[in-house]
Amino acid sequence: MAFQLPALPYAFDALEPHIDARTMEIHHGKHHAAYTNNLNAAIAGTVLEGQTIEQVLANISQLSPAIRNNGGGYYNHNLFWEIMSPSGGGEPSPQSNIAKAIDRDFGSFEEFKKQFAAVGATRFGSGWAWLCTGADDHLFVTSSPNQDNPLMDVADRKGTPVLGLDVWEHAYYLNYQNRRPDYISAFFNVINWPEVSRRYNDANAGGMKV
Ligand code: MN3
Repeated sequence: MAFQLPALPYAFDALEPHIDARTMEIHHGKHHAAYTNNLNAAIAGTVLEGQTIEQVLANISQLSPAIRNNGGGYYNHNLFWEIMSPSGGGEPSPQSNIAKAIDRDFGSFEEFKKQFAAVGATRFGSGWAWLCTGADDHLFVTSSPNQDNPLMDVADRKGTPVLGLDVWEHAYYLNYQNRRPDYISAFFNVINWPEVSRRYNDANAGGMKV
């Protein structure tokens, strides 16, 4: 079964002024669509057609660059649209496990934000910034080049992404040009914390280990 481009869960202009409508339209309709189509072309007629995207990514070192680039691009953008919302921003609910884990693992929300912004701003060239939960349920921030992500067996540090930020120029250049730090700062106004919280709870379904 071919992978499907998901519909954007809000209108192209829903995240303005933080992310502009034209960027969203091209990003979803052209870039994400191309990753999806190219991934399907690369796996056509192979056993990978019967696998989940997570299974494909877990064995990416054995697969072609086309599958690595497009499989990563497919997964990463699926996550990206969902962890943003027009009603997003602020901080996670203080009662949520993700809020408690951020305080436990970073000391404070401000310190998490600082570390996340720093890995996004300093990722050279194209890539992604991530907030992940590791095997021990503890949170960490990391970044990856190109369309790689922490689910891949080639990752510097493996984990389950609960929040991801696209820092490719195609994600911000129309509105922010070379001002990547301003884009990262604006992203914090649209983070869908209930969805991030849900992903953290799903990844740690056995319960939070303090
Ligand atoms: Mn992108």
